[in-house]
Amino acid sequence: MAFNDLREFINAARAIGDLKEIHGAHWDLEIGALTEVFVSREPSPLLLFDQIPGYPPSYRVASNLISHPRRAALVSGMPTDIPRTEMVRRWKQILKELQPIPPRFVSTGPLYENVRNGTAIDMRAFPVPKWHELDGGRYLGTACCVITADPDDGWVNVGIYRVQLHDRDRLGLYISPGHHARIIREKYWARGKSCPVAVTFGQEPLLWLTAGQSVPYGVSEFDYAGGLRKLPVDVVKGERTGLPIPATAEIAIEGEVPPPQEENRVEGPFGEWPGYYAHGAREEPVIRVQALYHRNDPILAGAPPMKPPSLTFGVPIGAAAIWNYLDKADVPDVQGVWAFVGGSAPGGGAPFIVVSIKQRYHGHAQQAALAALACRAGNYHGRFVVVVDEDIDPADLGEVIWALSTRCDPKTALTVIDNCWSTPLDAAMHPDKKDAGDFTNSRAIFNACRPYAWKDRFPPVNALSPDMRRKIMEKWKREF
Ligand SMILES: Cc1cc2nc3c(=O)[nH]c(=O)nc-3n(C[C@H](O)[C@H](O)[C@H](O)COP(=O)(O)O)c2cc1C
Ligand SMILES: [Mn+2]
Repeated sequence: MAFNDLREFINAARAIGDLKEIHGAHWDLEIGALTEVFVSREPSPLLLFDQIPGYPPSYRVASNLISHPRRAALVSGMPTDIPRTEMVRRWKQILKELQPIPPRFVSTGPLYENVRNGTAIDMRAFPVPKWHELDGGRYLGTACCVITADPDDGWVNVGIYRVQLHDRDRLGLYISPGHHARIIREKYWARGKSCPVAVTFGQEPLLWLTAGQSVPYGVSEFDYAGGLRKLPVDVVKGERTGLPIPATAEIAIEGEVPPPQEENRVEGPFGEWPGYYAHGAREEPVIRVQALYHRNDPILAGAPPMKPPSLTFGVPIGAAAIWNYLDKADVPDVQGVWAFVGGSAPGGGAPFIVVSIKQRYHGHAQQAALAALACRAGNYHGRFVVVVDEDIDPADLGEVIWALSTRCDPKTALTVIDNCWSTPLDAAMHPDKKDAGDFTNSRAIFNACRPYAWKDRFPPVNALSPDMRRKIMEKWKREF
């Protein structure tokens, strides 16, 4: 399961015929548009852009890294034709058994092939795409890892937070309220200090995957990624910040995020994962870049958010995390979990969660829904939780809609909960509420299970029984 860097992963995709190289596409909307067109067109390969006009040949951009289930399986070390629900089941087990392994400090690495300090720093040296038409600028960090350390006890957080290219040595950083690096940077600011930060823009994909997940506060995503890899992540100690930086990253910076009263810039608008420009353009903190490192012929990794149902992130690790939480909350007999919109990985938000259970007692379905809503992986930017019986595949939207349409009486099976954790990215939040700094929303639970109290009197399903199907298929096999 362990790739040592982004290049190894790209080569693995090439080896299974899952790579497309495109020469000559422009950074200004062409790379972004091709990324969007290819993501929803089978076979939907990983894209590697080269010979980008205005930049040195072999300064490349890679996109659609783990958007397709095949590459989601590849990065997970699973067979590339594995069914979606089985992938969730296996990820659940992987997360459950995970033993964190701290990163290993090494003295140097390919990241240091090019080192720039002071006036030699120029972030415009890379072919940074303007991804979508209405974007307010070019985004260097979409598939990035933002590394910060808690000033109280030093634990290191790694998160995916978007990074805009402002200038030669200035970057914009947008972190949603409640995310860990936002809490960390506020601790520095409260002491009148800037927050030290390191960011990689292209790295080993499992660390990136982990950076997008709801790992608990106080637990380092480096240790978590090490556990997934079953090998430590090799890091160098940043000279400016002392932060660990993956030694095989393609491009990385060190710098600081000053308190907003000292420096701020308008950030955005940027096309966001729920499919809108809901955050708009607002004053946000900046990163002052103090050191730049990159490999020879660097590959900038890109994962621009795209309008659902297109995915940038196809690994259902978030659904697996919710399932594990349901186990911890002692919700018995969960048969499957899926999350639509924003990826099957709700590290980035979980607006539509489906839980399938074998009902055992009164209120079991409601317990499952409340627990799915309560955990961190299922709480951020949530909206709907649907609970279905065990005969419904939670990842099959047609079946979920059928269950909702036939087993759910809205007046008795719908519960609304208010004041939950949302984000400025929530498109349905009134602009005045956003301006007032109230980023909460409501949730709806749909119990789409057969009503437990009279489930034995619920009409039988009009479909072939498995037994009958088997017999008829056997007898009439010459017709299939
Ligand atoms: C591709 C991708 C892009 C993301 N971009 C952002 C972002 O710009 N800002 C943000 O706050 N969260 C973003 N997220 C979500 C966070 O990375 C995710 O919630 C993660 O768990 C946060 O880490 P933390 O819990 O350490 O704060 C993104 C997630 C993914 C998968
Ligand atoms: Mn974290």
